[in-house]
Amino acid sequence: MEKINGNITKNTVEYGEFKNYDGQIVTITGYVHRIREMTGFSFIIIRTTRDTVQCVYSPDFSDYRFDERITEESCVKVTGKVVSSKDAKGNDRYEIQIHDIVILSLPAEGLPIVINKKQLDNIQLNTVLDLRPVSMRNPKERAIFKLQEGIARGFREFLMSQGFTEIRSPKINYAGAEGGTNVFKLDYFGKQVYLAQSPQLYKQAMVGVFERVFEIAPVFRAEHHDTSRHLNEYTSMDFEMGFIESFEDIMNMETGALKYIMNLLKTEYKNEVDLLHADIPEINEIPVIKFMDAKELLMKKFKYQPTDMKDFDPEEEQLLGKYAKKELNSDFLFVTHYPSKKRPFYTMDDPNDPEYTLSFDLLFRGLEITSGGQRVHDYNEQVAKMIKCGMNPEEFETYLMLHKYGAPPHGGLGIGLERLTMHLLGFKNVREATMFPRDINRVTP
Ligand code: AMO
Repeated sequence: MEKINGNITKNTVEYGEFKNYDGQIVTITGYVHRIREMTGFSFIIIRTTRDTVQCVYSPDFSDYRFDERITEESCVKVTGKVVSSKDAKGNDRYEIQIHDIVILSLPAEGLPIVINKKQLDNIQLNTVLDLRPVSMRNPKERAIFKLQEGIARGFREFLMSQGFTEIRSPKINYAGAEGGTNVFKLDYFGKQVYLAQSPQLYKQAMVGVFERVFEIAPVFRAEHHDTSRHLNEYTSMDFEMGFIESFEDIMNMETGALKYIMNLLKTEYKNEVDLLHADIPEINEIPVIKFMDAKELLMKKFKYQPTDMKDFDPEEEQLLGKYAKKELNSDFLFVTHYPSKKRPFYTMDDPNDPEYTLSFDLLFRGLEITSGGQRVHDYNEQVAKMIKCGMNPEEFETYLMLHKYGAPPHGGLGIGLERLTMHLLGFKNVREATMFPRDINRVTP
């Protein structure tokens, strides 16, 4: 009987490995990204997992003769000799002199858009999004999401190094966690349930079990407005930690995670950083300002007349971002002590001034990318706060088990992955940093 043993053998060469094969015959697989005919020879650019590889076809190199059925986007297996070349882009400046091309498959039709230029030129974002399965074949588009992988990976690796346990909470929930009206209702066998607005209720429950937990998962917000920074489904990078001394422990953990992530991007995602001209921030320390001090600064320094003294509007966030960059030399700014009225029921009020909370947002280049803070851990206090917020504690019986049966002082945060990616890459619209965005006008592809 045939048996599978899990020993993975590789007969092809991958991204970054060409330097080990100088002068040798190798095989690569990939898409024909571009064919450029020159006099007496042709460049056949092959798109592989993470890079494009310049291959050169010439009758001088072998007996192989180019098969004219091969078009762009054909899947092929190319065998040839690795030679160093100053002109070869990417793949460590090596090219392949073609000895053979095996056709693995041929496309049924030509592509609806040109994807083999440096970037997708003059194509409307909506078209790019409609055609995501092919528009992302463009190396620059693809790099956005490879880089995004690096952010999530950095978050995961850093937290694991700090003793956090990765959890998976349900996305079909018995109650909305964040309050407000932006919750998707769902008919669940005749019962009304909700799509998870965040893993809040579950990550707190798991503090009572693992002490430190994190989750990277989709969350759903029924935002009714069409803005450049709101999605109806986004990826939330959450963590929650117990036995904290103050909510500064959470901000410290986030700062550590961000430092780790940026360093990972600069090293292991250099290809993508270069391709996208990503402006990776240097993080040393992140300045902290209290909410009311920030409001005062906006009014005094920027002569801005706020319309809402309980929250910031996008323009205020932008002004604070400018201030942080110019005067504090930081791409990031923590704003703390948000008004109690604007924070959810689980947020701990500041014992010194209960109108405000032990909470924070993190602004990155003038955009909120994180909310977090310390939570109420005392049972009676939490029940009282829920009632004050107009909630029925009986509906949150399982959530309150944490508090009822003993909870340590704890807190956590949620980072919007797409928003962080968006500002890292200087995009104007969060959809550019979302693989398959869901917004008020879009549920496809
Ligand atoms: P909050 O609701 O502020 O907090 O969300 C946390 C972060 O998620 C991102 N975000 C969004 N990104 C894209 N589209 C949206 N519609 C959207 N809404 C929010 C932002 C925001 O800072 N449970 C708390 C977190 C916590 O306290 O642990 C929460 O979800 O980057």
